[in-house]
Amino acid sequence: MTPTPRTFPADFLWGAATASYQIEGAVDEGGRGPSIWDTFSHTPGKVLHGDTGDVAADHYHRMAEDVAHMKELGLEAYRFSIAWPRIQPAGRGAANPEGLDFYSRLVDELLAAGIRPVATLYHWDLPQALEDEGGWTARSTAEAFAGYARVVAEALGDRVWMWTTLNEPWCSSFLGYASGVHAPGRTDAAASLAAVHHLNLGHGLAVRAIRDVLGDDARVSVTLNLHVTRAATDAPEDLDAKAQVDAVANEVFLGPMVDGAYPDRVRTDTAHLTDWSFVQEGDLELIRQPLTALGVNFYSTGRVRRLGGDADLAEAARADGHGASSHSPWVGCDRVEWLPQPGPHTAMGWNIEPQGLVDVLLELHERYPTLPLMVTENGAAFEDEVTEDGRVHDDRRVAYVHDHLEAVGRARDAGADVRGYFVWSLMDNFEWAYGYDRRFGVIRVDYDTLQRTWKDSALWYREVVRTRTLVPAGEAASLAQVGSTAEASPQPR
Ligand code: IFM
Repeated sequence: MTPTPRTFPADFLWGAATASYQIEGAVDEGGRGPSIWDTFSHTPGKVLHGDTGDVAADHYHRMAEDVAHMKELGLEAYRFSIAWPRIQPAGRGAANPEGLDFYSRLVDELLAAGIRPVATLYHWDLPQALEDEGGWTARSTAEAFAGYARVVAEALGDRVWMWTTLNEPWCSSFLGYASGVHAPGRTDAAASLAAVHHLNLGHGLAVRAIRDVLGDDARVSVTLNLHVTRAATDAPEDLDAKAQVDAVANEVFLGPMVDGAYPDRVRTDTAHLTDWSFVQEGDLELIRQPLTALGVNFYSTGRVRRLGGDADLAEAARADGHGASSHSPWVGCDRVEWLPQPGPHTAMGWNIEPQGLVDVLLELHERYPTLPLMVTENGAAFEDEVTEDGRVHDDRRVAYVHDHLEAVGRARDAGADVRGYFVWSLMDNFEWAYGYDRRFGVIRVDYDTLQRTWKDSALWYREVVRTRTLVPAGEAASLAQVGSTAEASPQPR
């Protein structure tokens, strides 16, 4: 028997997401200052194939065309990020009118297309000048962030539908300052904990600045990439390894932002690295601010076990990836081993487990029953192929998004207040340390011509958005086919 297609309610928000450094290009234009990602990507050996965001998807010059694609897709909301160095080239001081003007035009274009602008203030492109003063390890960066938030709220607050302070501060702190695989590329575990706190503080100060300018009704959120980690067994030591990871990956942000406290566990586990004296009196009150919604980014799950003796530790150190390597992002988790997850996997090597999304949404709902949730990123990189007909038949991406939307539906059925879904990503883009090698877009970008081509996933997503209905997985490919016969690669009207 064919299962009944799942229909989402009229107020469920359908969107797509991108980020400034990943799509804009034009790094030397419009008065933009350098960011830490310009420096990092231009440092040999940091990004695969030496790719940089200099041109990216050239969105800076093709913004109107890209919004037309969004309109054609039927998007109801677009989640983009604002490049801080376009607004304040050195991270503080007077606003750069050309920078503000770019985002003002983007917001106007979105509104004219009937699309709600969801603006993220920080998606990792810190002005280099601030990094030169210590970056997120310095309290002054959190203060500068609030100043930047104020400037942007004053300029765009009359038109932006929802604000997001930070995107995935776990990446900014632990990948940026502990493992060093992201900008600014530092490998100092203690510094990463100071960065955690100053990102949290920056969030709180920015929320206050936005509400100071726009009033208490301003919609403000934060987006976290909460890690869904399983214990390898039910043995107490493995459960404890999972709890340790949960604390440093999730609680270290949720705790102060929503509950008003850091987990004791993190402080204890990292006591050999820092005394946490960067947490000043009153900070926790500043950080905990009312949120309109919590953004959840979800891609995959992890599995851990507790390492036993020294032989175990040595083995883990030899293993590639997380484990107990000297520059692990898992600060304070020296006796935790990350186990390979069963497939299937995406081109990122990430396992596909939609149940993880159900679990995280339900856990958040149980914990914070009155806090609305939004899936602000979800999607997959695959080795897309352009076939002779010029098309990209990305059935695996269709299946991935389908199954995760089904997961959202199941979480909603069980009571989770999930208000919307943003596919990552609207278009192929600069995938950080992987450069242009990994493609997440539902729209393909040809990096030679910069031409945009709808993949089958875009055609399929358009149908889902139009009908608010998730057709069963088996029918997804044929639905994309229906769209494709009508229009091979719709051109924006
Ligand atoms: O591309 C990134 C995005 O910038 C943040 N979330 C995860 C995506 C895929 O790695």
